[in-house]
Amino acid sequence: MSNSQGELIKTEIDNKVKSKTRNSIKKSILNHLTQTLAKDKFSATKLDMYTSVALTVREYLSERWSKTQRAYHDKQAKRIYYLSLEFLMGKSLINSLVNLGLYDEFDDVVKEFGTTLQEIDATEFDAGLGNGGLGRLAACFLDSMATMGLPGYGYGIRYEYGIFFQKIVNGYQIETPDPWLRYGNPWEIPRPELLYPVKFYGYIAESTDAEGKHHCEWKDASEVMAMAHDISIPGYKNNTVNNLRLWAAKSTREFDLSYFNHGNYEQAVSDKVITENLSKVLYPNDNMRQGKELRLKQEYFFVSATLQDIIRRYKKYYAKDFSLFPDKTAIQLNDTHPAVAIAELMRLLIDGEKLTWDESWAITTKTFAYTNHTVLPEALEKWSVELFAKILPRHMQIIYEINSRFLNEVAKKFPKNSDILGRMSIIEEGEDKKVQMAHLAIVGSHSVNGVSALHSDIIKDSLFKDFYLMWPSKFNNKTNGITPRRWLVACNPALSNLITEAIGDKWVKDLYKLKELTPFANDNSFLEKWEKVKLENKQRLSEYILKANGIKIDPESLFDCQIKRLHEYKRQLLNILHAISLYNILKENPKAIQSKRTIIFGGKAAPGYHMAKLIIKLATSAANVINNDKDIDGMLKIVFLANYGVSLAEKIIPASNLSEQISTAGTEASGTGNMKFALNGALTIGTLDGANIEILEEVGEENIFIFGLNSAEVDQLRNKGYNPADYYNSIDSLKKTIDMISSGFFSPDEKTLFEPIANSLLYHDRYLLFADYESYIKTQRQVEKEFSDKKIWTKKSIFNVAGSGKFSSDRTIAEYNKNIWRLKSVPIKMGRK
Ligand code: MIF
Repeated sequence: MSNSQGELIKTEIDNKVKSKTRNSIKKSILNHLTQTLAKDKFSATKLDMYTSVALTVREYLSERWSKTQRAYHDKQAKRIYYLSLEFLMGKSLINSLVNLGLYDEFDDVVKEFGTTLQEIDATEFDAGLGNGGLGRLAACFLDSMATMGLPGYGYGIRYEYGIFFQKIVNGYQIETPDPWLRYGNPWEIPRPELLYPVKFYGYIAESTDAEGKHHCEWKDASEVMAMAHDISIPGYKNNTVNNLRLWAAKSTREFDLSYFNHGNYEQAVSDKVITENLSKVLYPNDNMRQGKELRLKQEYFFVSATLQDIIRRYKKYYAKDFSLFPDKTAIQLNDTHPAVAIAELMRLLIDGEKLTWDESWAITTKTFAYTNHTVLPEALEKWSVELFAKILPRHMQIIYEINSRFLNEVAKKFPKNSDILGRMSIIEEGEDKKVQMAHLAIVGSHSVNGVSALHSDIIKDSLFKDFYLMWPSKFNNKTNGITPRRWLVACNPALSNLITEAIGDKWVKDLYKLKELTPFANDNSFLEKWEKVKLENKQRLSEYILKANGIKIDPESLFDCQIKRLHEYKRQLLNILHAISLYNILKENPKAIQSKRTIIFGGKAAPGYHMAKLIIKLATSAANVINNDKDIDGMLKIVFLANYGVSLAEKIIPASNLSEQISTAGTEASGTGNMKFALNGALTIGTLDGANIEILEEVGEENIFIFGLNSAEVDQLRNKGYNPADYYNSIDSLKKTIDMISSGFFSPDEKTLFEPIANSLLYHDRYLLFADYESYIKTQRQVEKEFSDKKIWTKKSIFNVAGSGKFSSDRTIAEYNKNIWRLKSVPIKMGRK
């Protein structure tokens, strides 16, 4: 048989399989419409269509899920448990189809029903169970673990309300609840039989038995049940389907019965509601601790249920022999939010399994690894000892014991240094003593990592310097990454197809392959296709903006995007200062710049963060004035898009030309939005902060716009004594801009509205906006100049994509696995049952 005959036969078989698949997809969707939902094609709504399609996808997932779990079981594989209070999953339908390799088949079938996948997708709610980068990173990691065939499990909370919906009313942010479960969630499987009790409050009764052994019993505690809900995590075209287990709070059965016995039905019902409030809502703060009792209870609730579940799974194989526990179990702590797990595992091993302290401690420290995500002091978790001891009395005892043994070690290692004990203690002394969760996490883990090269250096050189000197080999870097499946294949199909036409499709699983795009930057017809894809994405976003904000923008203009949580350190304000100063330039001469510009903002502010909310109001107010000023001839438009989240990011990023990554050097641990933009062909304007530095290394300095002070210069300036007023007094355009803000130019009805912003800059400027202002403005003029030469810009866009290989979360996860978890990947074969 000749080669081409072979090919023909293969194609024919492929087509038969595909048509069989299409038939069974169609049958199943119909079945769900008519049987599960009791509808027909006349009465079916969009939501019914979505639900039926999702339930059909779920059948494919479930089959693979069972196979995967069975394979892990049969191999007694080592597992990695990723504990996170946040998983920012976004929507599941399109992503599942892409990963299952069934997108085209479903697309065809759905059209036969008179709709499209895009239309159905619009019905899905985002699973917004996170705030920002930290939660989205967890979601990308799950995708990579599954794609790499690693036995990875996510564990978190099934919040009934995720991150709030943001509306912009009269220029202000208004928060409304996110009822993402209102129409049910076809992606989750509730497991009412999987229930664990979790205790709070009460006291510890200590006793010594006849053999002289010491025992602790947690008495009079109130109990909440944790009920599991499972969500499938499909790998990319490899049949692996991993599990994300989210816990919901339920009141106990005894509780339910007690109202019969005591007759106080109303009280019992209201107590039940209070108990179940535990998993009601996600705290909407990013990079900011709040110190609320309910939050500490959430942290312990999910940690305790998770560890009970992990131990149950381990004991199925090894019964009471815990010696293999660290060989079979790796636990990664996503920030300190789940750090109480260290004390909880000690408690379960000592009080529950009757192991000795030393045995338990050896197991604990070999099992846990901790990722730090921030150096901002206001984000580092500290719990008052009083509150901690009230809620978790046994854990407080255990932490004191861990601390006392640890400080003995410190004293031995640094005998002549008495200050160091105070600095390193897990307990911060003072009037209101605090448990410093990062210290607990470091002491109880065998690995501590930062999330970019710079951030990991800062951890070693300053934030955790003493700990680094004590245990240098514990500390390591794992530069963040993003999944190319969601952040290119699914969100930018046109660019994804163009890349595949040029270099084949291996890049989806091996992102370094994108380097092969480099020579195509010299191919004019390729450049044209690249430009066309970007322009069409921009047209689509322009239509969205017109619908959402009523603002008409020019798709040919430079799309300049800053989309991320609102935080002073991220310096959205610096971007606004630039917009205003550009407006002033254009007011004098609309022809003064070389490229028309559209500045796009998106981002939520924590509901209690007043300055961040005022910055949103300033952005929308400046937009109002500037967008409606005929003098500037439409050369500048500003758009603030409401309710930024995963789904909106998927619309904006493929359409952007310029990615704003302008945090004060040394403040943004990594950033991951920066990577998503580069992967979709936007050029970065940024500081030497977080992963920007590594993007610069990968794409080359000609293909990125770097400005401002580096982190060493920031430190120097701060140490020397920084005076923002000096800059205000010496830079005319800055002075004019600040004066316009403070004098009410953008708030004519409320002249003093933005005074607090101007004053905080003039008198404090904690994030050194004034120091970086000139350099930023100058660099923006350079951006316009380069954007005006389409061909050069497009080449640079290609070089950015070609240089994005390092930023796949597959690479990140491979590093975690090689250095920290050490799991074997488990291939999943489908075949016969
Ligand atoms: C960091 O601020 C961000 O720089 C990092 C943080 O990229 C991300 C993931 O590592 O984690 N509370 C936080 S920490 N929110 C984030 O986005």
